Amino acid sequence: MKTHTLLEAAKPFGFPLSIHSAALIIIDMQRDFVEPGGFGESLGNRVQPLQDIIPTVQKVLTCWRDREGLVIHTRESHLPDLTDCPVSKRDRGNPSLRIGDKGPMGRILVRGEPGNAIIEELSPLDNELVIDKPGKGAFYGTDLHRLLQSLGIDQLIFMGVTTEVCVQTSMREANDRGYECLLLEDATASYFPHFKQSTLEMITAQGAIVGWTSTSEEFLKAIE
Ligand code: C5J
Repeated sequence: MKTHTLLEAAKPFGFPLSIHSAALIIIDMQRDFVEPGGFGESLGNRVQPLQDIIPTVQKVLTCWRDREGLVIHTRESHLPDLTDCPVSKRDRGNPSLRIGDKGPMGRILVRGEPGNAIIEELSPLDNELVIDKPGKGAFYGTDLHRLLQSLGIDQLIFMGVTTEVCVQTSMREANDRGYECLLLEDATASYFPHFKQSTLEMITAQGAIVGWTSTSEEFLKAIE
């Protein structure tokens, strides 16, 4: 039988955490989005809000590793020949750099390039899963659902960037597949802080229509 720890302070109501059937999923903490001098910054974004969450993400990750919980990292990335990148994605808008072009840290969003690596502070361990995803959502074009099912996981704890794009899309995909999702509010960030705030509200509205949110402190209390 599953044992639950009720994370009482979660919004919009208590989250029944079951540590042994939960995985921690860290979305797209890759150099090109997070580091100064990367792709994100070259598009005119301020990366400081993304930098600010690194210590919190690190703290939760360390604690989850100590509990021997399952850790999943994702990267938004494409094959070098871009056969998994729709033309509509590559050609949208009028950016100075497009996916596959040479950017400040190698080819933009291409697997194996320096900018596509997870930031050093959060480097995956050998026993952790790394999912390369061609879309915004972690389930589109990946084996993630099959993997989670084979491991008996039905709850996902989300951290990472950006809140309203890849984090929210992945949460919605997970919700539709039957996973209970919790987003750690201070372990996610956007280049646009008001988009982050709106996303947190959207997720928990209408009785947790997408999932729950909580602070990392409350989450750490629950798993300690
Ligand atoms: C974006 C992401 N914003 N990881 N990717 O293009 O949110």
